[in-house]
Order: sequence, then structure tokens, then C-alpha cells
Amino acid sequence: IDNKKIQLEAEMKQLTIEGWKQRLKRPGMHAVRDFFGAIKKEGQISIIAEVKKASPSKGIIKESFEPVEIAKEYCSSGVQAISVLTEKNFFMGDDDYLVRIRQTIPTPLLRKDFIIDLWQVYQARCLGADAILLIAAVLDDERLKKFQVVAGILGMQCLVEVHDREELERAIESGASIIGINNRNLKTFEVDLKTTESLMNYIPHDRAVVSESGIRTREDMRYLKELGVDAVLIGETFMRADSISEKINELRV
Ligand code: IGP
Repeated sequence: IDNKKIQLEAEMKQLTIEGWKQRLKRPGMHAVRDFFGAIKKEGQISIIAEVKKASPSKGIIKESFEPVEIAKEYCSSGVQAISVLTEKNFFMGDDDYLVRIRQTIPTPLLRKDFIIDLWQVYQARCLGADAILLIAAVLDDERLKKFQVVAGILGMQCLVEVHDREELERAIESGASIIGINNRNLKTFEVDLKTTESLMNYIPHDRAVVSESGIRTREDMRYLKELGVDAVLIGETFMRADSISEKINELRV
């Protein structure tokens, strides 16, 4: 019985992927934007601004949450890219936020979710993602590589997230072009920007380096720029700001 169940599940996933593939062939399917090119600019530290209602460590961050309005403000403030949480259970995100934001603004979009199955890669493309998040800690080497290959075939790029030296080596080995250093320890939720400093120097120069989480001040930005980081990923600081555009101007270095 178990074998049958496993086989059935495998077939269902296969069907799902076929279903998504069919959708991708529909006329009017949008083109993908160059996420890597948008964030890796010599001598500049780019901002990836996140649309994020809640988090497991902080609960609800923003009560009056209008994802499209937030994205529009990010866009008009000139951020280089936007990250959209689509994960429902921990971050109160929604796939539909990505779809609606995609329809409204031209900024390159990262889909922020826990991608653990191949069909989600196809789905991300259909929803309007230009890049997807892959977390090294939750994917084995085979999946890490395979998902990047498939994303690439679909025209998307991957931000491979790491938190320690071992994950970083696996990310580099897997061919990741965009490496995200998460300053937040996902087990303890502790944040330390020094995580970026300690891993930076092991990353080849042709990759884009993104410092993620816990970035709050202009001093933080100066510090990370000094380290040679290509981009920062900021959520909470913008979500809590009285004025998003003013906060972005304040953090621009
Ligand atoms: C943003 P912050 O501290 O600025 O809100 O962090 C981003 O780095 C964080 O949301 C994040 C995340 C993730 C969310 C980093 N890695 C993985 C979900 C899944």
C-alpha cells in the first residue's frame, strides 16, 4: 500500500509540473527580468526591499498591510529589486501578492518562500517571479543543483541562502550566482551582521553577494558597503517605518 501511495504522489507531482508547464506555454506569458543585473552594480550597494506582513520571531509586523501599495512605494523610491513573501503559515504571505505586484510594477521580483519541491519552481515562474529563494540548509546537494538548473531553463535566477561556512561551500559548489548571507540564525533567531563579514571573503567575485536580515541603520549600510556587499535585503525596518520612502532615502549610502 505504501509503495502505491508513494507512486501516486509522484504521479500527482508529475501532473502538477505538466500542468504548470502547460500554463507557461500560454500566449501572453510575461518575460523575466534580470534580477542579477539589477542588483550587481560596480561600486554601488543595491537595496532589495521586502514585502512582509509577519515573521515567526516577531509575529505581525505591519497591521495595515497593503502589499501592492508597499511595492509601488518601493518602486517609486528606486529600490533595485523587491522580495515578496508568499509563504502563508509563518509569514502570512500569499501567492496572489506576487501576481498582483508583478502586474503593477516593473521592478525585478524575488519570490520568498520555502521551496522544497520542483513544481514550486515552475509555479514561481507562473506567478511572476524573476528570481527564487533556495535555502541551502533545507535542500540537499542534488535538489540545490537541480532547482537552479530548472530555474535557469525557465529564465529565472536563484538566490541561494547560507548562514555558515559549510552551507556557503555547498552554495558555491552548486553554481549559485547570487549568494544570500542570512545574518539571522534560523534556529535561535539571533541576528549578527558580522555573519556577513565572516563569510564575505570566501565568495568568488563573479557572484552577487546579498546581506540579509537585521539591517536597520545608515551605519549598518556603510559597514556592509565597506565590506563589498553587492546588495542588502531589508524587510522589517521598512515595514515599521512611518514613511517607507524617507527610510529608503535615509539608508541609501
Ligand atoms: C529580511 P529583516 O530582518 O530585514 O526583516 O529580514 C529577510 O532577510 C528575511 O525575511 C528572511 C527570510 C528568509 C524570510 C531571510 N531569509 C527565509 C523567509 C525565509
